[in-house]
Amino acid sequence: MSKQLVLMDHDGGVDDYLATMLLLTIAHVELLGVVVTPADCYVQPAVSATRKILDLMGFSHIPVAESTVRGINPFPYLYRRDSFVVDHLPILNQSETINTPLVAESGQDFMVKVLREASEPVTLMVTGPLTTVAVALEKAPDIAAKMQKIVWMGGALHVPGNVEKNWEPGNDGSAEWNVYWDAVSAAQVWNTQIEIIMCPLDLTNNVPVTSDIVKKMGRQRHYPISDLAGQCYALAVPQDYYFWDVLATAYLGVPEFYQLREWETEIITTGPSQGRTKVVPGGRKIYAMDQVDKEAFYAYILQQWAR
Ligand SMILES: [Ca+2]
Repeated sequence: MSKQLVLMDHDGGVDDYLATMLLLTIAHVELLGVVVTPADCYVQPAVSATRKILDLMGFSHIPVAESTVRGINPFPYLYRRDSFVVDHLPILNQSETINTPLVAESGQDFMVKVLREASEPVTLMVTGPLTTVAVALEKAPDIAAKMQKIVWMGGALHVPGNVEKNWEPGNDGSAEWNVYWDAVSAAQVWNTQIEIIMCPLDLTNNVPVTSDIVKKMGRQRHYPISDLAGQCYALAVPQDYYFWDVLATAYLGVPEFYQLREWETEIITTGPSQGRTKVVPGGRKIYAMDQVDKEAFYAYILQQWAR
């Protein structure tokens, strides 16, 4: 059986590195490259940390590309600065050199190139805003035919968003951050025919990063991956943290743990609901991950990272 071709597009949050670490453990996936979108991070440490993780996991042949797209509403700096922390973790700095290549072209151009050159349609695994995808599609509409589907962490359908009203005045609290960063680009992707499977807050709200699971990563005594995962999550434990990007990415490994549900939706791009993914009859059809076997998911990530 040939492997499932995947291109990852992440945006440099703690969760994004963990999602990348999970994706690399999925045996039936062939990862064609990693694009870093400059959203929930400062992009230089985010690109650097990504390349070091690929080195550490023995995938230093996989190219990394820095997207140069821009959003509308920047992520809070308190979230973004985690990229510096991860890039400085001792376990990622045992060598002075990085072997994983950083390609010369921008992330959006790299996305076009990888899709055009792929032998068959590619799954896009997107754990940040959809801006790089939208810009790549605008530059090269032909690549839509090479996207098998987009699996995306984003949106909030029937639950509140996670853009805090206090920090972002003028919004009504309905937006999820990956949409809110650039709702216009999300709406552009919504205007295509590409299959979208999203992992909304409706589902991730049910799958918290608990103290117990983080400690289990340590008790596995597997070095370096389980140890690195536990260190990353230890950073996040004091906050309300969920398996956002990791829950979305695990879908590629174990889709049988999930139930999907189809909704008709639209992306609100202006006004107080800017960044909302709204369910509306007659709207754009998408699939949302609706249910997950939570205990099986927890056991799966522990097993995958036990190396
Ligand atoms: Ca992310």
